[in-house]
Amino acid sequence: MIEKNHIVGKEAQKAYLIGVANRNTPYEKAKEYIEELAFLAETADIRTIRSYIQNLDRPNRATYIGSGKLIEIRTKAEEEGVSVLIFDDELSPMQLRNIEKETNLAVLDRSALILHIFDLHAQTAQARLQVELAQNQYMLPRLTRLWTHLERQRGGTGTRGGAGEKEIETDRRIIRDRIALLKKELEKITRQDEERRKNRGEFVRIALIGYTNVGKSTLMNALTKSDVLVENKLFATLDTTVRKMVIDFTPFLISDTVGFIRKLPHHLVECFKSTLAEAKESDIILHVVDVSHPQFLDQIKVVQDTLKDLKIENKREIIIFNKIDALSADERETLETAWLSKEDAPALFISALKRENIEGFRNMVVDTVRAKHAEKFPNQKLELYS
Ligand SMILES: Nc1nc2c(ncn2[C@@H]2O[C@H](COP(=O)(O)OP(=O)(O)OP(=O)(O)O)[C@@H](O)[C@H]2O)c(=O)[nH]1
Ligand SMILES: [Mg+2]
Repeated sequence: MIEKNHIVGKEAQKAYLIGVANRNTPYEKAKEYIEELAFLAETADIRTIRSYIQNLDRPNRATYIGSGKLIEIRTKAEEEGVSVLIFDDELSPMQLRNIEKETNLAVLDRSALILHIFDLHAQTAQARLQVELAQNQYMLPRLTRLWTHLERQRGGTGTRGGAGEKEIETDRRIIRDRIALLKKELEKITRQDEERRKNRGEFVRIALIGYTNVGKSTLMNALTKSDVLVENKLFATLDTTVRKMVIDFTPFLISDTVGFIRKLPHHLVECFKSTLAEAKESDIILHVVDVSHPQFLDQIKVVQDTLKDLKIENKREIIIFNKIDALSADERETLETAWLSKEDAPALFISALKRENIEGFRNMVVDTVRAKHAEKFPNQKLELYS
């Protein structure tokens, strides 16, 4: 529905990022969140010029931040040639409309930005359908000037410039029809996927799961020598890749899939359920963590909560602390001691990039698969695969 690069155009557009701090989200936290938002913007080729964090007990119902602040921002944006405002939260349709009206700027919220990145990165037919469905669902209650603004940016004729209620109603109908069609197409693909998974035979299945950009694809490559897209970008991987592997006569299937992030738009989670089906049906979850990230503990929690939301529960989970090459020897030791003494969950410390402890990782995988195999397929001997 929305063309690629509609936000970006030919040159990177300049943006301000906007967040709110309060008792639940102290200033330092809000700042970290804004940094992540800046990384998301960068991934979408949008240049962050500055960010605003306003102290507010709760976001303003009408305009998210105070309207005085909005006016200040509008003036500054004119001075600095900024054309986009990005809010670190999902705005209500009314807030979106009001902010647009007050500032005359393109307004994106966190969800719209993530949807845009998914749109830029979607490669397979399935991922495209899923993203388009999520975008349409997001758009439906928000059909306002924002979308006509984007329409103009992508080189539309401009005839819809002052879209009246009647045109918006027509657009709504078109979008509803499109949603129905996309759902039907996706169901077809989902059924085919299910069939394919059924015919996979009796293998233990491992899923690499984790926050976005932690190194899941790098690890998949280190293990399987496959060629999965690795990038220092958020959401580089949107499709699930499944590989069959045999290590030490031990066969298993391993999958790499889309990463998680805090406040993942719920439409997206819903639409990516079929992509995540592989993880849902897995026997073992390798939860990959980026220890070089200052908020890695928060990220672990986000991933665990998302797994719960997706009802991916009661799996054997092993935490893989990745990127240990980025820590000093001291930091590494402190982390290992602290984690291993506090948590009884099994964990392993590696560097997928520098191939540190990959041998240990492979051994752990083999042992875990063997134990699971004996439990799941008691009548099928692994030696068959020698
Ligand atoms: N220093 C360091 N960097 C790593 C390591 N593993 C991966 N990276 C880097 O981290 C970035 C992200 O790696 P990916 O493998 O694409 O991460 P991902 O988890 O698959 O990310 P998404 O698919 O976007 O969710 C890349 O720039 C990698 O080179 C590591 O062990 N050490
Ligand atoms: Mg990846």
